[in-house]
Amino acid sequence: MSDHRTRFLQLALDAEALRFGEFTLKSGRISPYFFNAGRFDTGAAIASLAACYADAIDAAGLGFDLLFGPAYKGIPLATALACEYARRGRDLPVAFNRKEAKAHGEGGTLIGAPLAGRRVLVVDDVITAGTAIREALGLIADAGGHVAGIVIALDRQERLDDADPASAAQRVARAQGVPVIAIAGLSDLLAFAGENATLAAERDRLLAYRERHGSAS
Ligand code: OMP
Repeated sequence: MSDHRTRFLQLALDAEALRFGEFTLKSGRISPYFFNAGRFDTGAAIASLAACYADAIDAAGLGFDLLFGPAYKGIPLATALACEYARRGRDLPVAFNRKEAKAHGEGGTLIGAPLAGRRVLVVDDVITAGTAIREALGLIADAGGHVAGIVIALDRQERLDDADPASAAQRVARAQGVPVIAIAGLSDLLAFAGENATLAAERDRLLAYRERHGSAS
């Protein structure tokens, strides 16, 4: 498993952003694990997370020239990632949206660098139903930006229903015609759990869950 995947999963465990137990998902499914990016809640944790995003993006070899963070969770993620790229010598423009349009002041829903003519990389935490991402893609297109790709932290790699074996991330990629990059997926979490004796019981539950709800790849 590549280094950024292991680093990210260890970081997520340490920050308790990745927890094991019994969780009811938005879909109604009962999951043996839950990923909550909001738990990366210190400067050091967010900076380390941003480095994992940057490594995953660089490994994918994607071309882009602006970072966009959808409200709310994407905002600190895109900002931290822009800081990480600046640290690496690449000063990228960054933008995000607000959820309610402002009628006064600068107005509108977009904040930050102009999107027109830019190849935009959307930075978010997870894709479940893909609702938040689809909304962001509409905003970017309206502002004249071209979506180059989407990067998320964890791909749960679940099919949404039995009629289509594709995961939510794969569906978004297919519908939008853009790559969806994840730092790690459920398959990486399984491999990681296989190398950690303390996660042996969790691994069995994760395997059973993947058997029942996993996507085609
Ligand atoms: P979208 O539906 O794609 O906007 O995904 C965001 C939702 O995923 C939020 O409502 C979260 O509660 C939820 N979520 C996670 O954040 N982490 C998980 O591991 C699983 C879920 C989920 O409910 O599926």
